Amino acid sequence: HFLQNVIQHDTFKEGKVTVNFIQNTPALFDIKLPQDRTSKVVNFLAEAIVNGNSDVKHIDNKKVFRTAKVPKFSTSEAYPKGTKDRLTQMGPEKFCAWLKDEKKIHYTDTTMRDAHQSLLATRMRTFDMLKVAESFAKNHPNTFSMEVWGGATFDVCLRFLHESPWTRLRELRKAVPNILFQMLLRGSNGVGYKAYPDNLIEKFVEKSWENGVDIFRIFDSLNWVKAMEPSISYVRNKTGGIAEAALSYTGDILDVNETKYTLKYYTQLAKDLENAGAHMIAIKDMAGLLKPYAATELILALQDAVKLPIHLHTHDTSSLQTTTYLKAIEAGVDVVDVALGGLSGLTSQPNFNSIVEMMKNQPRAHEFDMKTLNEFSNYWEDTRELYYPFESGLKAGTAEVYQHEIPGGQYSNLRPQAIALGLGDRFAEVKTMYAEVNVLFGNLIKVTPSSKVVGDMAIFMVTNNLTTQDVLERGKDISFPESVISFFLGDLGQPYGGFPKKIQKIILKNKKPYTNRPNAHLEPIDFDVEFKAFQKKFQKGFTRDIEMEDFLSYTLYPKVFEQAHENYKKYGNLTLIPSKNFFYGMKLREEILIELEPGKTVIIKLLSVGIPNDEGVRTVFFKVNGENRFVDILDKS
Ligand code: 3PY
Ligand code: ZN
Repeated sequence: HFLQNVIQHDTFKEGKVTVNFIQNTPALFDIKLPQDRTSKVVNFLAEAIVNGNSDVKHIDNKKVFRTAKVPKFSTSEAYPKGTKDRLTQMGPEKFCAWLKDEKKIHYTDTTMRDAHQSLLATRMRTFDMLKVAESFAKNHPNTFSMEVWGGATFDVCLRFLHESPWTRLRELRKAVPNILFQMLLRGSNGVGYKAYPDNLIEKFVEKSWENGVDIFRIFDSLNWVKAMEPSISYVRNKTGGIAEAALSYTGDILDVNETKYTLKYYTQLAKDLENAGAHMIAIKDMAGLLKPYAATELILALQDAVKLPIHLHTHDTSSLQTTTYLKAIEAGVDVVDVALGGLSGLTSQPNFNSIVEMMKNQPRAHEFDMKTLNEFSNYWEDTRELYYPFESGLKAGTAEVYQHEIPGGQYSNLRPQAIALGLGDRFAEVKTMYAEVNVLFGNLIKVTPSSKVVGDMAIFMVTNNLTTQDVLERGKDISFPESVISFFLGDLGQPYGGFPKKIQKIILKNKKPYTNRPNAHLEPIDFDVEFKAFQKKFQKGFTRDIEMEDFLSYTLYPKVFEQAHENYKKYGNLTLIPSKNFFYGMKLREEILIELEPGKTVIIKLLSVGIPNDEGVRTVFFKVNGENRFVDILDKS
């Protein structure tokens, strides 16, 4: 290893070695023996035992976890055919024509994406998904699709869970080869919070399809068709998947005072998306504002306006959205988004299990075996307990959502965010301010990332005790949050009806806004050159080949990727560790079994944790497959 260090040192490679090279280069003695997978896992556990998981802010030592039971299935039996097989056989156009003709109502299960994004701060780990994935695919192959990827999951996977989102997708795909997979794509913002070069989004779409995504739900945070067009065309031209373009719903079409987001606005938008090449239309009701009677009007009008199947998405923040689904189903909507009971309701989607029951014996019923469907709900209810530090604390539905219009995923995050900023008892003010900022900014479509701009401004104003009037009168002397300035420059695109000029001037001061697509300002990525440089930089210390998918993660989230990469080198594949131990370490004498690969398991028992020595280091003793092992960990407390 010493020789390796010499040979790989730049001075040596450049032939500039002098007699003092060894003496002056202490890094040559920095010898790190390669570690096997078991040692890496043991090191991670030792660290979690001594210092905890830095993502877990409070631990309830009395918490008792129930074992989540996986509903029965046969590993040896073939997968029953599902919608994925149908898409492969028919191609997107014929598939959508088939769907449009279907009398039965179809269901998308959002449990593995939006449900936990909206209830548990997106923290659901691949480990818990993979445990039930094959069983679900074999028990409920008549599910229309499963939303498993995109939105905030990409970032959170890398940043907090130390997982590769690509590996998650691939593993899930292997376990579920028969049901369509769906992702949420923020149009030109990909799975991030800002615009990216077009050719990056193109490559991202291509790779997402190759790794397992079938339906791309494409939206723009301002409903700007121009920003969705490129993604729609990438799906059409680079994949065999379905381009589902979304109209993000806000306001209330039945309100006689509504002059901006009217029924006509939405039907025109749907026509524009159909003309842009969409295979399906989604109504993305991210805040859960689509009321039942409005759903009837909207679905009927959209069916008149476009020929495409219509897919309805909502969040049950008001607790009213099952009724909205009932009306939408009566009006002829083709697919609705639901979450398995244990992860449904409130800021998540309506309850899959209960809606199937509601439709029983009705003309549009779609039969599911309720015994096992309920077992899946129970699996998630029990598994959810493991994620208790990430619960938002919201307890009941709220009709206030019609005033503040905060999207479900953002609403459940905003309270913990307010608490972290010392505004815990001012959450009511934050909500009211959110609504005021929306008016000040010209009544926007609010969904990631435009919703973040409104949220950032609301928190900024409450923190600094600013009123709308203060901003209008004294704004030229105030430095506004970065996201707000960037929004008024045009970095998220152009809002419907344009920016309100007065506030734009106050916020931008002397900066000049632009009106074309933000992506048009960005240099395309030179994949040949940049991917090679990336491989060179990151391949060392990595136990598998660095791939284009890793490069895409890096390009979307450079710092987060670097950190995740360091973590991977140190601890290996963390998705193997059960969630209880990933988040809370191990209890004394606890014994766990970890499957490193099919057929290769390791049994780890925690024997003792030593008291800190003079340097604060504790020795953690384990029995690993019957042999004693110890790891020294610096206690950071
Ligand atoms: C996301 O962009 O992550 C969303 O879920 C928006 O609703
Ligand atoms: Zn959603």
